[in-house]
Amino acid sequence: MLQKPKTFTTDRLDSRREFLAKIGKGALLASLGVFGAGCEAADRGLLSRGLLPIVLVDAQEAGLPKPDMLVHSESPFNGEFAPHLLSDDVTPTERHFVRNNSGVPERAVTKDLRGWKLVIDGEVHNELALSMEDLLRFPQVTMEVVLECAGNGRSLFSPEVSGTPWQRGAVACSEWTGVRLRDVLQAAGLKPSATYTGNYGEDLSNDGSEPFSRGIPIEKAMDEHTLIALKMNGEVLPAAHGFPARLIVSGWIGSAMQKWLNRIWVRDQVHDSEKMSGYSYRIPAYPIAPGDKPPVEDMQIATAWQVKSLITLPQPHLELNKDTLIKVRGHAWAGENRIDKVVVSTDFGIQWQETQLISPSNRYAWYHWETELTLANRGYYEIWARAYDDTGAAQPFNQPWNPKGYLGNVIHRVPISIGA
Ligand SMILES: Nc1nc2c(c(=O)[nH]1)N[C@H]1C(S)=C(S)[C@@H](COP(=O)(O)O)O[C@H]1N2
Ligand SMILES: [Mo]
Repeated sequence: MLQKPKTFTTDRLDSRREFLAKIGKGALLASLGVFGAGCEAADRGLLSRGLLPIVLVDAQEAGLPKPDMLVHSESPFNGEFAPHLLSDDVTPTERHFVRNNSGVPERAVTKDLRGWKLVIDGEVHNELALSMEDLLRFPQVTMEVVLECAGNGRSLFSPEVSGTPWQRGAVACSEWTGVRLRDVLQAAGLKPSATYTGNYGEDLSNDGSEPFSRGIPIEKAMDEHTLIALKMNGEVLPAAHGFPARLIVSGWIGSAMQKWLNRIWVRDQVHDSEKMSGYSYRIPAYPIAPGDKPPVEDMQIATAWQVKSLITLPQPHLELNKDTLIKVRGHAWAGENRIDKVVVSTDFGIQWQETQLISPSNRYAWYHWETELTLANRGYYEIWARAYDDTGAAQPFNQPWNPKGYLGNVIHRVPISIGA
C-alpha cells in the first residue's frame, strides 16, 4: 500500500478548504512569511502539507507554444520540434520540447518565490525545507545533459500505441546549472534504510487524481551527475521547464526529471506512485510480439535511454543536385553509455560510411557527427544514420514493440531526391 504522501490532491484540497475557512486570508499571508519573522514553523508545516493554494495556468500564460513547435496537445501542453530545427550543439531554450502531464503552476510564471520550499523528508536524519537562498549556498555545477521523453519516437511504433504521438523531436541537450542532489541528501543525512526517492512538483491536478510523481534509486540520486537544476542555458528556469527547480537525472528518461520540484520523499522501498506502477513508464522484461500485453508483473521500470541518433541536416524532402557534396550531420547519445561510432547509408542499409564523431563537452551531453556524401544518379534516396555505443549495442532497423511505445530508437531515415 502506498503511504499517503503529504501532497496528495484530495487530501490537500479538503484540508485547504477547511484551513482557509478556519483562518482566513490574513493568517494565510502570515503563514507565507509575508508579515515577517515568527512564521517559519507555520510556513514550513503548511507548505510541506500542500495547504496553500496552488493555481495552475494554461499554456499561453507559460509562453507556449514556442514558435515553430509541433503541438500535440494544448491542455496538458505537449509540443516538439522537427529534427532539422534541433541542429544546435547546445539546444537553445526556444527549441526545447515541452512535456506536461498537467498545468503549469502560476508561481512558475510570476516567478514569486514566497512560500516556496524544497522539502526533503522520509528516511533522513534531518528533515529539510530549503529556500532558494539555501539552495544557492550549495556548490553550483553546470553541465549539458540530454533530456528525452521516454515516449519520443512513439509514432513510429506499429501497431499503434496510445499516448502523445511524439515523432523524433522530444529530445534536447541544454545546459543545466544547479546543485548536486547528493549534496542536499548528504545535508539531510540519509538513513541506512534510504532506498529510493519519491519526487513531487507543484503541478498538482485539480481533479483529485494522483499527481505526477516518479522516483529514482538512491544510487542514481547520489550520482554526481544528478542535479537539482535552478538554471537552464544560463537563465532561471523558464515556466514551462520547471521554475524554480527541477531534477536532471543524466542519461535517464525525461519523466525522472521532476519539474516544479518541491518535495523529495526519501523512501525505504521502490517509489510506488501511479506513474511508477502498472504499465506507466515500464517496459516488458523480455522481448514481446508486437501488439502483445505481458502481465503487469513482467513489466519493469524504464530507467536509462538506449543508443540513438538524430539527423539534423539535410532537411527531409530536399531536392539536391547530383555529384555535389551533400553535408550530413546530427547528434548521437546512449543513456549511460558512450557513443562509439555513427555510420550512414544511402542505399537502404547495404553499404555504410563512417562519420566524423565529435565528443561532447561533458559526459551525458550528446555527441555530434558529420560527413559528406555525393550521389551520382538522379532519383529517390534515404539517408539513414545508425549509432553504436561502447557496449556494442546499435540502433535497430525495425522498432521493437512495447505496450506504451517507450524507448523507441529505430534508425532515423531522411528522404531526399537528386535531380536530373
Ligand atoms: N512536475 C512534473 N515534472 C515533470 C513532468 C510533469 O508533467 N510534471 N513531465 C515529465 C516528463 S514525462 C518529461 S519527458 C520531462 C519533460 O521536460 P521538459 O518539458 O522540460 O522538456 O519532464 C518531466 N517532469
Ligand atoms: Mo516524458
